[in-house]
Order: sequence, then structure tokens, then C-alpha cells
Amino acid sequence: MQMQPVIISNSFVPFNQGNNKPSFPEAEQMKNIRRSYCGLCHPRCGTLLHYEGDQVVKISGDPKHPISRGALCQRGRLMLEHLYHPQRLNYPLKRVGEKGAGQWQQISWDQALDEVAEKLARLRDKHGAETLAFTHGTKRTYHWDCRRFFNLFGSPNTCGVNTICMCPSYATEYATYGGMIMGSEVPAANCIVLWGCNASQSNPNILSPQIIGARKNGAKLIVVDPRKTREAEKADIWLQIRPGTDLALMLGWIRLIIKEQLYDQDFVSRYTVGFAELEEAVESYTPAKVAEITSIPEELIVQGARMYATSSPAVIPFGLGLDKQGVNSTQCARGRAILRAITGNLEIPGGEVFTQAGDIGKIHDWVHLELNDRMPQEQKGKQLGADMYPFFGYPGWEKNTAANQQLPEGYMAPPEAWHSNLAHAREVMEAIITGKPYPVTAAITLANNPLLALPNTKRVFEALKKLELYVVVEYYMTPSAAMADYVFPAASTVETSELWLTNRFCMACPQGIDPLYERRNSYDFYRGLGMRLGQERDWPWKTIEEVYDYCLEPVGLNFSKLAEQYGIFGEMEYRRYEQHGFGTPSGKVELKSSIFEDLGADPLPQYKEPVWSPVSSPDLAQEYPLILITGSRYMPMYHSEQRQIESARKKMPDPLVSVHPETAEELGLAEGDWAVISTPLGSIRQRVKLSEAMHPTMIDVQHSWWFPEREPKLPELFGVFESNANMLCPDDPEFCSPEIGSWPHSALLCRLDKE
Ligand SMILES: Nc1nc2c(c(=O)[nH]1)N[C@H]1C(S)=C(S)[C@@H](COP(=O)(O)OP(=O)(O)OC[C@H]3O[C@@H](n4cnc5c(=O)[nH]c(N)nc54)[C@H](O)[C@@H]3O)O[C@H]1N2
Ligand SMILES: Nc1nc2c(c(=O)[nH]1)N[C@H]1C(S)=C(S)[C@@H](COP(=O)(O)OP(=O)(O)OC[C@H]3O[C@@H](n4cnc5c(=O)[nH]c(N)nc54)[C@H](O)[C@@H]3O)O[C@H]1N2
Ligand code: SF4
Ligand SMILES: [Mo]
Repeated sequence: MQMQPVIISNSFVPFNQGNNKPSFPEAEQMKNIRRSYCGLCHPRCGTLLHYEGDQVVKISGDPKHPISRGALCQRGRLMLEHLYHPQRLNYPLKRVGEKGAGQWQQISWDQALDEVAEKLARLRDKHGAETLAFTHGTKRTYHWDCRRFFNLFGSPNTCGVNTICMCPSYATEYATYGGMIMGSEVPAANCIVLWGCNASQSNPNILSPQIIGARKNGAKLIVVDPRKTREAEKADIWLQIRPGTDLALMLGWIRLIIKEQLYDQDFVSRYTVGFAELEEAVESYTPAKVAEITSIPEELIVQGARMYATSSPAVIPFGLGLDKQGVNSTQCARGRAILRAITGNLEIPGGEVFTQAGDIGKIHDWVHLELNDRMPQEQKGKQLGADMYPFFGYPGWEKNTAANQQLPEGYMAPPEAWHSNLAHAREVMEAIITGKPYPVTAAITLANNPLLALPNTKRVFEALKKLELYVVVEYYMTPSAAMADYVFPAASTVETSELWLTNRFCMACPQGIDPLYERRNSYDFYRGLGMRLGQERDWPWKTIEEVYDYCLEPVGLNFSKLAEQYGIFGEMEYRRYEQHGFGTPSGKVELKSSIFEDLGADPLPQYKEPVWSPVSSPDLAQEYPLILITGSRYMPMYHSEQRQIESARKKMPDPLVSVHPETAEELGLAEGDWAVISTPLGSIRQRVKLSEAMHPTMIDVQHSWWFPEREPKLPELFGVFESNANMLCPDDPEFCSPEIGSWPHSALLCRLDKE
């Protein structure tokens, strides 16, 4: 089916002469305003930069932006402080003292790139290309450029937070129905299930207003969350689940939906395989059993299942509460995918829609730019952790890719290696520390703060200390950057352009201001290294805009033209599977996954009790009696960022642990007290926040805290070990999901004591 790009804004935007960067349009009075975007979290909201001379003096939301429509959240309003912050890194730095001693020499980009390239070449000659690793955070910059560089360099060892953030869902959904649901059609849904999703704090500009809008139109809301979130307060049904037991609830819902024949029988019989086996696998998950496991009253379990299954179209948007619970996380993603499928909610209006539609599918996307076929076969076999978790390494990715290729070209985005083919971070850290199975001696970190983001901080620290060459590309001197040998200054989002490609639209995010000082974007960094390491032919485009021009060729646009019209929207088509089937080995929704089975993983979900829990480790629970969850999002902070931004710190000066008032009273703790939180792995301190949203048996610890105002060197290292939630979170294999290796940031045990 042919789709024409839908032009969603006709406003003509003239260009600055000789700059080729789109500036803001029409009227004379707008001449000191340029259009740009905010990248301080995922959605890339449209912004207007207001100038006086060369200086940006104000940033406001762009009312014409078709997605964000003028909205700018609390954090977006901090962009100006961030852009001109006195602590921003503005020049490349080379370590001159001991590692972590905080002694640096300012050098040029050329010198820094020359030296790093020369050292990388030497280490590759000595140990093989796999000696170089990469650690990544959540999507802030381009990603494919990193993967391209690593593929050409020959190292399969890119690793990071994707193992627990969205990518378990991504890979698993590809295996189940051949694509990722990135766009639950919340505004048109009749029922929304927020399952481990804290939208008002984590997605204030897009998902949260969509939910509010849908509710106004009469949509029902079910919240599955151990905390009484803002949405839970207003929900039709709130299921206050014991952390880590969601899979049992899902299996109970599936059983009930089958038993009561509330599933879409036509869809199931025509478009799925494995239904009989599924029915058998869930047989024992009666409401009574599920109530016992999850601590949710039986009648609420039943009501929830019935409401979800009978309120089509219904959606279950992504929620990190599922991905970050360790052992069950992969199968939770399977359970959610199965629920969506058997209730007939796939690719229907107001239901769950896939990653790409219409013309958007023709654009040269990130998989295309990653150059995955350039990784030598021998090197693929060296990917660290792939022997333990083949589904999340080359073997699983290749199977998902082969199934995708059965579909017509451009119909469904092929699985990005970046999202579903990774080394395992723990195995990479171990290899750095022990030299086994082979020496990993160098690492690059870009848009990530591994000492704050990865679990088991002490292990990560040991690894960073041991590296012969550690290179970090950053906005600020962070605890991780402070351990580096070279630090490169990164351009903020408003200082560089981006193409934002999602399931429904492709937006141009135009650079609003030329990079200040010597800040550069990640493309310049990787191209700079690549050009020095024999990759000249594979980096033909001088600028990132030229890359995007190339991406847009198939739809007859270039980046500037796209920016003139903001972006293109693919018109949504529904029930395409009636014609093409699904991108799985069988061409159907695999309720029983053949890819999982082939790779030795459980093809049907079965619940496992979390490793540390009052049920599985009652002895440990004597000493660590509280259930620990970490990292529930809060504004205005984004992970470890904004700690140096004054107005953000005014709102959130200290790290907070949320505790139910009764629990606090029992422990002799009052609001604002400093308390010590401990697990068998370590202890940290945070301030007590009394909260009725908490269940009395559990606490919630804020994640990613460090203190830019403290000593920037060892041993203090910005206080990175003091209040950092990941000092508490384990990552040994028994805690991780057996299919992907997702580690737990939730569903743990801890104790809380007065300091
Ligand atoms: N305990 C616990 N830990 C968690 C979580 C949790 O819930 N609990 N959540 C996990 C999840 S889901 C995620 S996604 C991760 C997040 O982990 P990360 O994405 O690593 O987040 P940060 O720790 O903030 O580190 C990002 C760093 O990149 C820098 N940066 C930002 N933008 C750019 C850019 O454009 N270019 C460059 N070069 N640098 C940039 C920032 O200054 C910051 O220092 O944390 C994970 N860790
Ligand atoms: N303000 C802010 N916004 C952010 C971010 C940020 O750092 N700050 N990070 C961004 C990133 S990278 C991500 S991945 C998203 C994540 O955003 P969300 O998907 O909203 O994830 P969280 O807020 O981490 O957790 C969601 C909910 O899961 C619940 N939860 C914890 N354990 C369990 C469990 O075992 N079962 C169930 N059912 N629920 C559980 C928590 O109580 C919480 O309310 O947020 C993004 N938005
Ligand atoms: S939600 Fe806020 S921080 Fe995120 S991109 Fe939009 S304005 Fe920026
Ligand atoms: Mo994330």
C-alpha cells in the first residue's frame, strides 16, 4: 500500500545564508527567534530559542510543533542554564596525574583524537579488536554512529542500560509478533493499563496528557503498581502489587481471559500459534494462587482482567517497572505481548501499533546506518555474555532479523542491533577486571554515567580503574568522566541537529545555535576516530545534516526541507497482518516462542519468585525486612543529570527515600532525617520522605545521586558512593533474567536504619 508523506505544516521557513540550518520563519518580529528542540529527555519537544545578539536569552515551547504543541516541562525550561552552565566541559581534556586525581591538561580535538586513535590501534594489534568496549545510557544521541564505528573497528562489545531499559521488551516483542509496540494509541483507547509506568513523572509532556485526554473521553484506567502513583489515585482499579510478582498476575489474567472466553477467538485461531500450550502453561494460575503470590485481593485481580479484556480497544503502554525487576523481566514482556495479542488489540485503532508505518518505513533508518554486516563472523562469536544470554546477542538478533526479512521491505522496521544485540555489562566489567575470557583494556562511554546507571557500582568502579584507556564524551565532569584518560566536550541537543524517527512520524529536530566553544556532537567524535583508524570510506558525510539528507533521499526530502515542514507523518494502516502476517518464524503471533525455544529459553512464561524476597529468602528477610524498589522517576531530574543546575537542585536538594509514615514511626524516623539503607551488597544514605503512596512493607530509593559540588577526585569522587542506589543493586547471574540478563533495580530486600 502506497502512502504519501503527510505534510503537517506548510509554514515556509527561510534559511540563514551559508548556514543551512533552518531558522524560524515568517514574520519580521520573529527574526530573533529560531526553532529548535529539547533533548533533555526522550520526546524531543519543539522549542523556540529567543536571541539577543548571539546570546540565547529565553527558551519557550514551540506552539506550532505538531507533537508537543508548545508544551515545555519543568526540565525543558532548564535548557538555558544547561547551555551556558559554568561547569560545562568546553575543550578536550587529557589526564596528566594519576587516574581519578582530577589533574587535566586542555588539548585540541585533533591531538585528542590522534592520541586516542593511536592507542586504540596499538591495543587492537596487541589483543584484538574485542579489547575495546562501549558503555551506553538511554537514548540521548544518535547511537547508530557508535554501532557503525564498533562494527568497522571489529568489536562486538557495546553494552549498557538497554539490558534493562525497554530493550528486553523490544527484543521479546520482535520474537513474539515481529515488531515493537512503540505507539500504544492511548488517546483513542477505551482502556489503559499502566503497568509499572509512572507517566506523570516520567513522561509529563506526551503520555501523561494523552492519558488525561483519554480519561476525559471515558477511557477506563487500571494501574498495576506497588506505589499509589498520581494515576493510581484516580484509577478505576489500582492493583497494589508486591514488587517482582507481575508475571504471576499476567498469567492469572491470561488464564481467566481464556477460561471466560473473553479473548478474540477469531484472531487467536487465525493469527497465533501455541494457544493450546499457553492454556496449559497458565492452568495453575488461579485467582487464589495469584492473590497469594501478588498480595492483590482476588476479586480485584478478576475485575482487572475482565475490564481489560472487555474494553477494546485497550492498551498496555511500556512501563519500566516490568523491565527492571530482574529474573522475571523478559517473561513479563512476553506476558504483556501475549495479553495484547489474545485480546485482539494489535494494530487496531485505539490499540497497539508497531514501530513503522507507511512512508516512514522507506527512510534509511538506523539499522541501515549501523553497518551490521561489516562485523566479521569470528568477532561476533566473541561478544561477551552472548554464551549466557544468546537471545540478546547475535544469535537472537539474527533470528529476529531473518524473520523480519520475510515481510515486504519497509513494512516493519528491522530490529536495531543497538536495541537487541548487546554484550552484557556485567560480563564486560568482569573481563576488564580479570582479563578473562580475554583482556578488555579500553572503553568509550558516551551519554552514559556507568557509575550511576549500572548496578553493582563497586564492580563498575573496579573495572573503570583497571582500564588502560578510558575515553568519555560528556557535558560535565561526572564521577565516571573523572576516571577517564581523555574527556571530550559534548554539544547539547540545541547545538546539533537530530532526526527523530518513530513509528508514526519522522521529525527534523533542527540545531538552534552553533556549538559553543569546542563542543561537538557524537557523529563528529566517531567520524573523527574512524577517519584515523582506516574507516575513511565509510564516513563519507562531513556533517550530521548530510547524513540525514541521505536518510531522507527515498522520500524525496532532505533535512532542511523536512525541517521546513517540521516532519512527515505516515498514515496509520491497521490490521496489516491480514495481508502480510507477522514477522516471526511462523508468520503468526508466537504465543509459544520458537526463537526462545531454539535458543534454550523458556518458550512459555513461568513465574519465578524474586531471589531476595520474603518468600524465597525468609532468613535474609529477618535481617533485611523491607522490600526495596529504586528509581521511580521524579521531576525535574533526569537520571544523574541536573545535579549541578541550581534551580533543579533548589527543587530537589537531597536524595530522598520514600517511606510509609507507620514504618518510619516504628523505626524512629521522621521527615527529613538522614537514614541508612542497606542490602547485602552495600549501604547508602538518603533523607526520609514520608509518603502514603508507599506500602508499609516497602521503600523507594531515588537513583543516580551524586554531588557535583564535592571533590572531583578520589577518594570522594563527587560523593558517588554515598547515596547511589546502585550500591545496593546486585547483578550476579542468579538475579538476572535467564533470557536477556536483565538485572534488578527493584523487587529486592533491604533494611532502613536511623543514621
Ligand atoms: N537504581 C536504578 N538504576 C537505574 C535505573 C533505576 O530505575 N534504578 N534506571 C535505569 C535506566 S531505565 C536507565 S535508561 C539508566 C540511565 O542511565 P544513563 O542514560 O547513563 O543516565 P545518566 O546516569 O544520567 O548518564 C548520562 C550521562 O550522559 C550525559 N549526556 C546527556 N546527554 C548527552 C549527549 O547528548 N551527549 C553526551 N556525550 N553526553 C550526554 C549526561 O551529562 C550524563 O552524565 O539508568 C538505569 N539505572
Ligand atoms: N523525570 C524523569 N523522567 C524520566 C526519566 C528520569 O530519569 N526522570 N527516565 C526516562 C527513562 S530512561 C525511562 S526508562 C522512563 C521510565 O519511566 P517509567 O516506565 O514510568 O518507570 P519508573 O518511574 O522507573 O517506574 C514506573 C513505576 O514502576 C513501579 N514499580 C517498581 N517496581 C515494580 C514492580 O515490581 N512491579 C510493578 N508493576 N511496578 C513496579 C514504580 O512504583 C513506578 O511507579 O522514564 C523516562 N523519564
Ligand atoms: S518532556 Fe521536557 S525535558 Fe523531555 S524533551 Fe520535552 S521539554 Fe524536554
Ligand atoms: Mo531507561
